[in-house]
Amino acid sequence: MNKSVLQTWDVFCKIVDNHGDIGVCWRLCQQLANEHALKVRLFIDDMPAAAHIVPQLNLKLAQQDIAGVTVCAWPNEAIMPTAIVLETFSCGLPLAYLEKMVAQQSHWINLDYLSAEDWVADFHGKPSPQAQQPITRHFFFPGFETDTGGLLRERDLITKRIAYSKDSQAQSDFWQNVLGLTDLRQIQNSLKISLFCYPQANVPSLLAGLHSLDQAVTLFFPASLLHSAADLFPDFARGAGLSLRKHNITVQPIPFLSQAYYDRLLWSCDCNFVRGEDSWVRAIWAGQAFVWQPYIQEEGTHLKKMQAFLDRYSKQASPELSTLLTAAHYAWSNAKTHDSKIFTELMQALHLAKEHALAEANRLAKQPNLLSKLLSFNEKLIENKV
Ligand code: TRH
Repeated sequence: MNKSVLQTWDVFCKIVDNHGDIGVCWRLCQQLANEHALKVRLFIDDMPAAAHIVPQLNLKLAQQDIAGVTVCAWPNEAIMPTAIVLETFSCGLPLAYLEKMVAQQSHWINLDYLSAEDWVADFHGKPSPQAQQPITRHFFFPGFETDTGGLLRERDLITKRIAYSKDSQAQSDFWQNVLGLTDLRQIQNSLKISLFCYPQANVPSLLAGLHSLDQAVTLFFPASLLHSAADLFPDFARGAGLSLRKHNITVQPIPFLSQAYYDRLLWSCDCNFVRGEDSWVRAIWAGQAFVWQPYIQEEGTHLKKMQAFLDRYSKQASPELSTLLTAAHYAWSNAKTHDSKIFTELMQALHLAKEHALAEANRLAKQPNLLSKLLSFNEKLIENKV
């Protein structure tokens, strides 16, 4: 295949629910286009849902160029595939399209979900010959170790985060101009927590744990499709503006932010509650303390995923911190427990959790990022070396 043919990629994204599928695809496509100067077509099955993450989308257009990426509605007519096709999260490919891939021998990679489980390294990069068609699909698994596909990270992400942490003007701009908050003193003097979770999260225990602190707390609650502030904080009184208050806690509802501004929120808070896949990875890169709520799966599979992550993440932590982080994660994911003490203890040990988070972010950032691994995997595929 000539080189120019290899400069174009088709990426397929089906939005199952929530924002994670499109969140990952949008990040990845922008990186392909802007960091590697590749031509990228991103096919999306649900444009209105995608617009939460890509607000520039014009829902009336079937194809449009945004941020260097050609965004297209899921194809229902014959289109010619590119030489490299990236299916994401086993979303499937349109049959007519697949038949053309077979005819022109396109390379087919499926980007899977992130997991810290041991089996990932065994499955990463493996071929899956198709029974119905003479074509091979290859599995690409993100992960935390060097023998996996790595983690999504833009080239300049860590540099940007460090610059932001030293730039008090940029921080004030974020609070005032992006979030529209005027009382900077109140924010600066309080423990700042961001909250992005599923409805099953143990919010009552967290709130009880925070009430026991001898400190003002501001909880930033980004609007999501899943629940409203009134559901989560039923016995809070109205405070200034849109805020809600109870004892030492102020809940500050904030709009759903752009991905770039959401990063700033994670960088700015002392502790981030995150979920699913993409916000989890962004919390890792933020280098701040965090608690992750995995996407809920049948038969407690998500808890196995959580344990696998905690085992890896806590390897370099002291036994005390490791126990604390593990207990806080389990308490957060299980609303049936009434363990508020663990959240009080976590907040009291935040300096240690942050120190550890930063060390882990630095350690992981030394590994090649997911996209550079994907590109070298693809090169090997083309040279028949996989
Ligand atoms: O929305 P999610 O729950 O997505 C989930 C998971 O990815 C899960 O693994 C998958 O199976 C399921 O979708 C279908 O959580 P996640 O992965 O963190 O995605 C949220 C995205 O939204 C992420 O890209 C960050 C972004 N975001 C913003 O851009 N602004 C915001 O204000 C917030 C809160 C999130």
